Amino acid sequence: MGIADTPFLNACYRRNTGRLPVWVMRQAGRYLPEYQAVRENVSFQELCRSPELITRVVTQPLERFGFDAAILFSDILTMLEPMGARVTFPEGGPQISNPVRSADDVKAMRRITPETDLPFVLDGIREIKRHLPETPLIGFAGSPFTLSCYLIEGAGSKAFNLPKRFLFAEPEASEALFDLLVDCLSQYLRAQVEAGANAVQLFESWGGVLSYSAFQRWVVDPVTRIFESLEGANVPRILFVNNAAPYLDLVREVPCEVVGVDFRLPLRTAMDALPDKAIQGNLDPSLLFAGPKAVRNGTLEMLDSVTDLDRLIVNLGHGIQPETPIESVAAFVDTAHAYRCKS
Ligand code: 1CP
Repeated sequence: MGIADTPFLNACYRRNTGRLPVWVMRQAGRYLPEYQAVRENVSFQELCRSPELITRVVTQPLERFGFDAAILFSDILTMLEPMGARVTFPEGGPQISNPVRSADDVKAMRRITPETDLPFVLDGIREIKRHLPETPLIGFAGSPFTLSCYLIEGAGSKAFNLPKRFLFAEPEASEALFDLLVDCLSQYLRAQVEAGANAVQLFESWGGVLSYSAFQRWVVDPVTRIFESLEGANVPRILFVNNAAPYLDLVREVPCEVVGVDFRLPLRTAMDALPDKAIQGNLDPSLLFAGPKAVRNGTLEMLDSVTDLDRLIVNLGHGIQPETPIESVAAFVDTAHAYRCKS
């Protein structure tokens, strides 16, 4: 079976007749004891800079659960460092010590050259592909809006009031910032594909704080420019939107093959609203805390709710949480695989 004929890539192109592909967002990470063992000896940033360790933690969840796709191990904020952001990853979540608060701060930011600025990411991809030539590998980045949230706020937040104020009060500086992010993200994702990524995903983690019209301007328009730049790259483009419900008709116009949706939305609603896209999602990650039986029932209920299985990529509706029971993850994967297992 060539890589193009895997359940994951077939599902991306809405033509999967084989078993249902499954992977989970944040599948390499703190819920796995073998990941924690690696992290005992190195910081998160050291880990992200070592192609050999990247490959090890990417492989861990595949070996344990038999996921149908691998995802690069890095962070959405990694690309911001060579642009000039000083990023740290303390326990409570990432911090940026020099946040963007003015037009001058935007002007001070640099355009990146991926091969020289982020060689460890691209070497990591090449190393993963050497070890896992048969497994589809997903490259990724943060969307311009989600990255701007961290750049302007300087940390995570619930409402992201500072970034929203900046967009409304400083439209010209904001346009300049987004133009730069679109340019860097287009280069970065293109370089990931050239290094061997078989699909790319943009994480729109925080776009759900925006009004409908702001979502068009600060999410759909810039993401469209990035994805258009990848036309001809011959890989499926995935857009994950957290809190997607209000914006489904806007998302339908984005030039991508796959839309990942959060757990709030009935999967059926996403399938109906986005008939031309493959759909990725969307079990509530918190359900995994209720144990394997609850996971099995929840997964069956989700799968029974839709008919278009040829364009479904089974996933959680947001990243898996630290402390998630391992047996629940296995139950999730096994239930989806057994649901339609013809090969
Ligand atoms: O202590 C540790 O080991 C660091 C924890 C950690 C990990 C494992 C962070 C800090 N990032 C990551 C890896 C990571 N981040 C991956 C690769 C792992 C995988 O998928 O297998 C990916 C795809 C991300 C993407 C990411 N980082 C997103 C988008 C996904 C989402 O959940 O919406 C976001 C928002 C971030 C920021 C970030 N980095 C780290 C944390 C804890 C966070 C979230 C903090 C916050 O809520 O603001």
